Amino acid sequence: MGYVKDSFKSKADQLSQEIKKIVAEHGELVLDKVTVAQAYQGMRGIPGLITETSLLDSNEGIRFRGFSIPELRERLPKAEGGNEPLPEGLFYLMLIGEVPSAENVEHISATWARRSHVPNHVFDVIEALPVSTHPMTQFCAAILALQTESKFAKAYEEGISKKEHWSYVYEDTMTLIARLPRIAAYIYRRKYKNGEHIQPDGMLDWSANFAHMLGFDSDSFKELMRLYLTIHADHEGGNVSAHTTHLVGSALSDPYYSLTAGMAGLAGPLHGLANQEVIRWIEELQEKIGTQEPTKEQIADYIKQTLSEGKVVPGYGHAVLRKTDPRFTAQMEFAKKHCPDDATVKTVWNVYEVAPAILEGTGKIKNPWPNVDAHSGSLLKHYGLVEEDFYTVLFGVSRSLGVLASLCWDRALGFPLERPKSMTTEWIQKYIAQQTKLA
Ligand code: HAX
Repeated sequence: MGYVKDSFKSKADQLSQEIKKIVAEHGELVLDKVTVAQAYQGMRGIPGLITETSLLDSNEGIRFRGFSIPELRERLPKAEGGNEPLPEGLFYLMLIGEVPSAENVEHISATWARRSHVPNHVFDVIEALPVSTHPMTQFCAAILALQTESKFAKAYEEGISKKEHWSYVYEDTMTLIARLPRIAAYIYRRKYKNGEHIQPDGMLDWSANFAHMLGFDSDSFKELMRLYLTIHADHEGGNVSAHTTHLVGSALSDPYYSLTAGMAGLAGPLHGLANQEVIRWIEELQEKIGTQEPTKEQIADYIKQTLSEGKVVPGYGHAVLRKTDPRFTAQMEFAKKHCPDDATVKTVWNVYEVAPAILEGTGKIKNPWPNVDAHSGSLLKHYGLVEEDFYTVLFGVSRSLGVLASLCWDRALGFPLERPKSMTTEWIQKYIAQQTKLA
């Protein structure tokens, strides 16, 4: 076993003992009540999942193993000459629960570089789809095609003890993460660059190599990728991509099946696809007004028009957050340093100045503040990555880090099949009648 795998196993054994004790001694402790409204309205706020990798506070934003995004930007190891954290380090932190050293990060980087070869049949599956196919569909199909490589599925078929599940899920996780940048870059070059593919450079870190294969070799784009792939990685366990990966994995579907399902969820416009929608919405505004930098009054009118048409303002609102998303702020800081005069970036900042008051004024939107997706497209566009329907694939490559680290924990802790109770409206009506009679 590699030393990262060894460390993970010893941490997992320790936590497993603690969980056994918690369940034995406090298993009957009630965490919260569930209301009829929560059952009908997307289970908001019901505490019913355990995810070790990160925790979301509605006012403060995400913390990865206790560390906020500004803290991670400071404490995680960086590439030589770089200022942004390496996502390899975040993966180590989520998996092991400790801030990694530069050597730990180099070890993960080298492991992923070594495992990054994508078998040809995966490219054949991508090539079988029309070039016009949405990049997220191509991405999901490719991950599913890669399932032929699953060590977990093979071992399960041969018959392994439940105690060994985590080990094969860990191996699949490392191989799958290693291969995603190559798959994503292949889809990008196929769809937008006439199929002129760029071979990987095994000397580069995971993000820089991804940037290189996409065709963007500037140091500052590589820095953007390191930041981007770090901040999109995890957002606790209840969001659609994380929850779906966890749910499908609970049936002991292997990591390839589980991640494909999670990525299909990320492809929804209320979730990861919002990054594509944001830039489209801004470009439509720029086109309509005939300028790259509409005034705040023009932006306000456009927001009101979007609302009056019964559409959402993409990039604003959140199911849990109630303040500006620190992932938005991190991108804003990056933009202030690298591209403060970019017209679309400035428009994003102007939207930020006027949108919250208008959204709050509707009286129904619980969070009028921007989320992660409000900023990302303008940065990518600045560097020339203008094909917005590819943006969710970038998100997906990053999200794999969090959801797959969590999947390793799920199996190492022996979490069971997830199966919450559902009810019919008739059952609810009878229950209400019964309770009313009792009162
Ligand atoms: N624009 C217009 N209306 C909005 C809105 C927005 N940005 N955000 C919420 N609302 C509306 C909801 O549609 C809902 O309307 P109805 O009562 O008519 O159905 C009402 O306000 C209350 O919603 P809420 O409780 O504040 O928000 P939800 O938890 O239901 O939804 C969403 C959270 C993120 C889905 C929502 O804010 C939204 O649709 N935002 C725009 C899309 C977006 O940016 N999604 C990305 C979110 C972050 C993420 O997952 N990234 O991947």
